[in-house]
Amino acid sequence: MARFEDDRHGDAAGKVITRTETRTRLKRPRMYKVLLHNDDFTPREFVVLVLQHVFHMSEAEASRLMLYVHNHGVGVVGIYPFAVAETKVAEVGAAAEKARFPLMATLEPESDGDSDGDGEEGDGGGGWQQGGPPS
Ligand code: TYC
Repeated sequence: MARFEDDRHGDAAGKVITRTETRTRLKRPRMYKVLLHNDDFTPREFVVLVLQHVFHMSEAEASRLMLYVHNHGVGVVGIYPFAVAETKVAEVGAAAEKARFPLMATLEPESDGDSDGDGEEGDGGGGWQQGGPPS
């Protein structure tokens, strides 16, 4: 009759050896831009209040961004990990819905072209954040 012999001794005998590998993470987690969109109905003051509350901006910062979006149609409010960006978009949507205004924020993956991590893609082209607060 066939028999299987375990001929190992010591630690190896009948035991599962596990090994944990740790690797250094070289890539930053993917980040997401929160975009604010213009519309013809939401009052300017309401937009400023939402930016102050949801994005913790000063009144001056919020007014400046509100005007940028009013003039250009869309602007980047901030860049966050996915869960944070998603929450901010939802908070803007909830505030707008409650006040019955069409104010809208969306999120968009940050481009891989942002090699220097400053939230710009490197063409130097005039987003509102140029010269603005570090992101
Ligand atoms: N365009 C709006 C107005 O003239 C103001 C506004 C600014 C609305 C920014 C939305 O994201 C926005 N009342």
